[in-house]
Amino acid sequence: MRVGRVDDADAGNEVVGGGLIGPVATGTGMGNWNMRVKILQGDITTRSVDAIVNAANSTLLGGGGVDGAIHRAAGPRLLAACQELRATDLPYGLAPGAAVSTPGFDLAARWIIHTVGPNHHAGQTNKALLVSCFSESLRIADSLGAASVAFPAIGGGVYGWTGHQVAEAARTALDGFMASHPGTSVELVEFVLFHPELEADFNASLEELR
Ligand code: AR6
Repeated sequence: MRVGRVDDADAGNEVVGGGLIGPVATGTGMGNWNMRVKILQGDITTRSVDAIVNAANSTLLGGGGVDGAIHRAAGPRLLAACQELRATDLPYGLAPGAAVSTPGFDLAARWIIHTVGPNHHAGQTNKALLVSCFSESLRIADSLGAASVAFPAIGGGVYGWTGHQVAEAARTALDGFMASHPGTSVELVEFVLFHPELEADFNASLEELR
């Protein structure tokens, strides 16, 4: 696994702590050793990756934060697709920790993987559900054959988890995913952080994988 921090995402320069790091032989002997992890600052809706992950709510019918930004950027066909999911497979909505995919519509990304973080503010404090958001999204990315997937800081906004908690959940999920999906199609995982202060948390947690 390679962990990088990218100041200019499209320049492809990976910088950690002021230094450039190349491929790093890491892991426990299991998992996809070629998977790269990047930590970026910016707007996830602009990422040219195969799949972006949406921090949705259980209704799947849109909201604020990154969910609202994704719906605006993907266009009205996204809401129609979500309404179709609600009318068919998900009549009761999507449970916290679960994930489901739709096309990306007007986005550069081919797919959107929607997941629902536990609402810490509302008393949903089970960290395993937050880990599950990342794990299930990775599992769906793999089942779609996606090579690249971008995550926001799921649960780190309106739902009230700290940056450290979100980053640790992401790390736990990545660890488990690499061990359980050694031949995965997923080669690149990006964490696209809207707020620069989250970068330190993600750098610290993901560095531990090296
Ligand atoms: N790109 C990347 N990250 C973003 C963007 C963006 N365009 N916009 C916001 N963020 P939140 P949650 C960051 O609240 O905590 C919605 O209303 C944001 O700064 O979007 O899981 C849903 O419908 C924060 O760091 O998601 C739900 O009701 C992170 O994304 C509820 O919010 C997550 O913040 C879900 O709350």
